[in-house]
Amino acid sequence: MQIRVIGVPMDLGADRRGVDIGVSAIRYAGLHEKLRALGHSVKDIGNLHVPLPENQPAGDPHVKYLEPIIQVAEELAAAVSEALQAGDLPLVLGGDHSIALGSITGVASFYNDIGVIWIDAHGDFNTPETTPSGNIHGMVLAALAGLGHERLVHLAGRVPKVNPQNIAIVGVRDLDPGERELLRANRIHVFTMTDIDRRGISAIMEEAITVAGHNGRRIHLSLDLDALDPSEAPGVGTPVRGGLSYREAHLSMELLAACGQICSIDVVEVNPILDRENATASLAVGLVLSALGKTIL
Ligand code: 4U7
Ligand code: MN
Ligand code: MN
Ligand code: MN
Repeated sequence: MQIRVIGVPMDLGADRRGVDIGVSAIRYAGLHEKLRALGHSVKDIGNLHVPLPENQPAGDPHVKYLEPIIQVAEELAAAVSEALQAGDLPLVLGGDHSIALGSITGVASFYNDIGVIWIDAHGDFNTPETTPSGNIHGMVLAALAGLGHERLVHLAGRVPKVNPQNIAIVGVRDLDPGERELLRANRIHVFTMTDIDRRGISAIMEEAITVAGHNGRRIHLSLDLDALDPSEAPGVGTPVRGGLSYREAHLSMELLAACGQICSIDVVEVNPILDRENATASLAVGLVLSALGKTIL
């Protein structure tokens, strides 16, 4: 397979600084050579330009940095759909999770009907009305499902980008009160850590793949490294105890690879300032390899 790497050093969607350099940390952890060793060809288009918060007003405190985030999302959507048109698999490196707005908009402009598997400690399903922080990385999945700020929801192309019934969120253990209500009211398939503890990650991922991928539709994987337990992934801005183990995360990726329906991937929220010797970036690379076909035997 030809993998097209797209870097998005986005730091406007979250409060903790440092996720912008996650893009470099993931490259330095050996992404390209390891993908090539696995038999893929890799083309890296470099990083998109992302404005600095130092030079931008935050604007509306309920949706901070809305305009620059939209501007980057439009550029990223174009880069992702171009990759798909060329027959490549876009691998989008973040940056904070607000970049998924652009990547999934790009995928949705190429495929009519897509599924999304969102692996995260959080739901990212706030709106400007429910957000406790005003940070767009906590609102992006709701916007893609058609809920929230009009400018986010109506970004280039159809509304919603993803049918809410085709979304599976996996690994959740931290929801805000209004966000929880929205997830329930919209009947989003949320697989919490409790579900994983009770039923095992293998059964949960199989169900998530059915939710996102039934009728053979293509699946976009959005991987927030804070889904993993902070003991494995210390380098994230919003760590939450009680996350996925190393093997649960790898098995999730192995099952996604085996389903054969993954069309595009984001890897987000790696924060090297908070990391220990690039452990979280290295983990991210290992997980991408498993998602792209690496097996033990
Ligand atoms: B991430 C939060 F309040 N829910 O909205 C918010 F707890 O992309 C966190 O999953 C969002 O890392 C985390 O700000 C967004 C908060
Ligand atoms: Mn997230
Ligand atoms: Mn998260
Ligand atoms: Mn985070």
